[in-house]
Amino acid sequence: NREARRTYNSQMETCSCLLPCTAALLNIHTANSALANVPKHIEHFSKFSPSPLSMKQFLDFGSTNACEKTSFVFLRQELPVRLSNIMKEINLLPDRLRTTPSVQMVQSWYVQSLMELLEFLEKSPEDHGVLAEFVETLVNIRNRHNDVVPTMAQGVIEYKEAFGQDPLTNQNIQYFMDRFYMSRISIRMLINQHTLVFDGATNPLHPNTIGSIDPHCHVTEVVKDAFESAKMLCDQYYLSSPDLLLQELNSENQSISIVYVPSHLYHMLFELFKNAMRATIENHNEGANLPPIEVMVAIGGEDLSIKMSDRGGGVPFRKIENLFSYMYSTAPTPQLSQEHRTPLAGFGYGLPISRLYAKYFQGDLQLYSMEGYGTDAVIHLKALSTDSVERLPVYNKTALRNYTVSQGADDWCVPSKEPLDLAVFRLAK
Ligand code: W6P
Repeated sequence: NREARRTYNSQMETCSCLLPCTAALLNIHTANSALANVPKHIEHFSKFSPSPLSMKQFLDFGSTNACEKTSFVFLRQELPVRLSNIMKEINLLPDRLRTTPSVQMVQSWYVQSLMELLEFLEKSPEDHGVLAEFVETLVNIRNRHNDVVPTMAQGVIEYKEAFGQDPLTNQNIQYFMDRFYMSRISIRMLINQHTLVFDGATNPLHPNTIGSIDPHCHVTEVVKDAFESAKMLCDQYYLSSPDLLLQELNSENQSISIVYVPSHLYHMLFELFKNAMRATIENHNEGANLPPIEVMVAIGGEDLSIKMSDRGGGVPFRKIENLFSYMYSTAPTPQLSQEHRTPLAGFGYGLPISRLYAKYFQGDLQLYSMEGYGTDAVIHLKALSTDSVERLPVYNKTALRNYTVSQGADDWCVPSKEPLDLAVFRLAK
């Protein structure tokens, strides 16, 4: 942590590793020599811990006395640190997954983006041309990584087709993907803030946002927006949709607002609404008296919670964990005919990634289902911006151990399909 703090103030200081900071000392001449040096750079930057930012720090970067130079000097160090930390973990994936064409492709994007960022370590923050070029590079990097999620999903499909699926592999993939996507969310957040705050324009639709952050994010407004979008899809495919019953609960009679990223909240709510609507429709005769989806928003001293309840028949408890599984919820692109295709959830990584968005600023997303009745989905967020701090994976000995341990023998009995025949224990008379 001390290392991380140090980089924040003066990024030219050396880290604790024994390698010289090659990026600062070497003049990179050709693309090839740059490529050859990438492993050294990854070694170097992965020895720093990422520096989690608080909402307040994000807002300060966007305040009136915001300094593009400060943000530039921070990001040219912090982005390589976050990229390198997760690149170390990509390298720890089982060979059978790491060497799939999809994962190789994703890895090459990370290498390319890291190289482009390292160029800026030798450039002057005082030069306006450099700052403009940096913004351009960030936009490029963001676009390069747009398709990471479907590409990684393809890698998991390729793995499953070749080797099948089992609980241990599922567990390992879950561990990696949660960390990998959380890292990606955080890197895109940093890039979005810098490019939005320093492009000099205010967003005409949302003039009061700072980059992607709304200091007064009115939660129920986002709930209504997400509901309307999901309703459009639902109406389009099922020709009907359940209503929304929305309740806001707080001690002061004011609209509940928090400092938050509305697009993240929208993403989670849209995903939950699609699931709730599909369950409601499929559990009732189409169009006939659909029970509404009820949403409650509550705020207290610590938490802002959003509960979404459907009466869609629920999910057996045993299967709830699978809804968040990257391995079990990855299906090949559906080959269903047009009239059977459902756009409302079921394929892809909607739920696990929504949970990561909630966790990113120290919240969570949980499902409580009662099979035979319906499901409650609850999003917990921090009510106070001082508690909203990035939750970031770090590559260290513990992470390394989590990739190398094999699951020990299970220490619970396996229930037998054929119950014990107690007759053999009967005492002879
Ligand atoms: C269900 C399954 C589900 C997942 C997420 C949110 C709501 C629901 N309802 O039946």
